[in-house]
Amino acid sequence: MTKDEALKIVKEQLTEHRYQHTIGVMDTSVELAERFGADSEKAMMAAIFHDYAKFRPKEEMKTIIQEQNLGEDLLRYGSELWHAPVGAYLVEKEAGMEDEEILQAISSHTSGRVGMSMLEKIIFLADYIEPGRHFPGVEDVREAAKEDLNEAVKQSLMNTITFLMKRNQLVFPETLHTYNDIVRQQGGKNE
Ligand code: DGI
Ligand code: FE
Ligand code: FE
Repeated sequence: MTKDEALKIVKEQLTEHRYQHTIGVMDTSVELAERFGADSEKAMMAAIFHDYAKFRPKEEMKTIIQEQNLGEDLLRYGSELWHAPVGAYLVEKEAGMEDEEILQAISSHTSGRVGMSMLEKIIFLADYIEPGRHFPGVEDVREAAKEDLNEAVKQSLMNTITFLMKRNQLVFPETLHTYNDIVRQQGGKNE
């Protein structure tokens, strides 16, 4: 599949705003892949498809999570989390994407995952820092991303977790586990 074919498929699934976000994630992912020595072709494809399922009806996503055993636990947390694993399933089924590394990066782009590959970290981070994002603290994460992939991923997880906590929202356990996993990889305290 070429870049243009992938973009055409995704454009039909998204609003113009979300499509522009996708272009931002794509450019940022390729930049990060070049910086940290990952496969930039895979980074490009994973970024293009990462929000493929963003606008699917909740009921459809719920059914897919149940029928495909994508983790019943997900249904007890915010529905914002669902489009990532459902996206990986639909990108394989509807767009014919078979590359497991790309599908995995789509699947973990919202919550992260314990044992993330470099590609997964790149997509997760690019989604957070692409130029269209204006979260509080994003500039510090952009700075960290210039040198240290783990540090930047950790900071974006920290920001998301505290953002959810301040709004009295549930934090998906895998997101916390991912944070702990990165701190361990950094040789953190209390081990
Ligand atoms: O799809 P995007 O908007 O580009 O970004 P995303 O896939 O990172 O989704 C962001 C949304 O996901 C945002 O509303 C916060 C939510 N989210 C991220 N991590 C968690 C979470 N929601 C819950 N409940 N728990 C999490 O750990
Ligand atoms: Fe997303
Ligand atoms: Fe996104």
